[in-house]
Amino acid sequence: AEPDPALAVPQAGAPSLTLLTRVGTTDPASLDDYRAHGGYTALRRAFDLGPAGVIREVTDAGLLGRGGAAFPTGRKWQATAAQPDHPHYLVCNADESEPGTFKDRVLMEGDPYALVEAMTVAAYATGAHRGYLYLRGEYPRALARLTHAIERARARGLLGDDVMGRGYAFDIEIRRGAGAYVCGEETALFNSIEGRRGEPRSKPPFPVEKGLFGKPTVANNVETLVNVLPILTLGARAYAAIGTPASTGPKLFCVSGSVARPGVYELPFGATLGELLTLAGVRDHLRAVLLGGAAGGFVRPDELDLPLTFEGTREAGTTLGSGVVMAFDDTVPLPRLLLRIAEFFRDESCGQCVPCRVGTVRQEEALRRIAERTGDAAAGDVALLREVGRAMRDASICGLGQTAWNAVESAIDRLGAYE
Ligand code: L3W
Ligand code: SF4
Repeated sequence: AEPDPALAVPQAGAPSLTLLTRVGTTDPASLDDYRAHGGYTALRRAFDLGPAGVIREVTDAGLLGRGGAAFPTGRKWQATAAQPDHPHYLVCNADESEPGTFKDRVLMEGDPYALVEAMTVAAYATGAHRGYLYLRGEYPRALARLTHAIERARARGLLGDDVMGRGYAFDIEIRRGAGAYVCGEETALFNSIEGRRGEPRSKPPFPVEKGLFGKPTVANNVETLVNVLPILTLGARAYAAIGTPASTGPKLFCVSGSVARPGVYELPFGATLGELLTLAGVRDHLRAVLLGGAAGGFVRPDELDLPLTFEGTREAGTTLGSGVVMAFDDTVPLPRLLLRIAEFFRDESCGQCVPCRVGTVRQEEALRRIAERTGDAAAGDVALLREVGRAMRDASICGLGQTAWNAVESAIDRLGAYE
């Protein structure tokens, strides 16, 4: 296959790949090429194990959600499978919109059949016969490749009324987002699919009980689903040996900013931030690293021995989020950067609840005053930011409002911004 230059993933010096093996090496249009490189062995094993056996493997593997919240996937699947209400739905959240996140795009463009196969496994395990792939609207190449992959899989009996001749029916419909960050929040995403305004619902009830069309629904991120394939082909035990006991398996990291080789890197959980940045060619005069994107937090250059695990970042008072690593050298004006983040949240707030609707505006105003005063905070600005930030975190309905102050808070407390 012609390697796609847009998918050239810098991996110099990286250990062997699990999630990205086919990306850039196989033809994303060819089902035959996919099968020649291990495709559809996981689904075959899934049919042999049966739904409960698949859920057991995913649970034993310790797979945690890769969209940012790290919820145990096996628990989510088990909870949905057990619901007496039918139909069950599977939703793949491919509305990748966190600033600095582009790993799901690389997977979907470079290995589209993997997502189709993984969705089929997830649906089979949880008793769903219909899957929705909610794709970020700004991903036209992923749309074309996934559409083609779904059509080819259907033509070969890998989707449809009798998948692989095993008597199980499943099909996938792609729905495109229209540019709203909040539609990546799972319940806003359901509303969007249902033709309503993309506004989050209050949780509980969780989607496993009442999700899409009010029915039991599994919603998983693209990378989470793709991890199910190596869990089934390697076996739960071998998969769980990758990474650390609490953060098992491989992880994709999206490295951007002040580095020589930005891109998607696959590393086992437990590698340090410094190791990752060395692979990406970090430049001199590093000032800060933003982990987890706009919803995440900054760490200092003296914290590069931070282990990239869910537990390690949590213990250090920060977050891994969906795997964003943005490096900033000392040429980047921090007050301007924080203002840009605040503008993003003010733009993207759906306006449904007061703390977020008003708080994101007040936060932006304060940060603009500071930035326009050439970066100095006046007495009262930081106190106001803290007060507004606390209200957003404690009282917002969804993750957008709850995390809108994370980056600013960490810049003040960890980086000493405005001191
Ligand atoms: C059953 C329970 N299910 C929770 C499910 C819930 C959801 C998942 C996580 O995302 C993160 C934030 C940022 N029974 C359950 C249950 N669940 N309790 O578990 O739930 P939750 O509420 O912890 O988080 P969330 O709202 O799904 C918040 C990240 O998302 N974020 C942005 C991410 C952007 C991307 C991207 O662009 N690709 O991922 C912004 O906040 O890291 O931690 O499925 O239903 N008792
Ligand atoms: Fe909408 Fe913000 Fe409230 Fe979420 S927190 S529901 S984005 S207003």
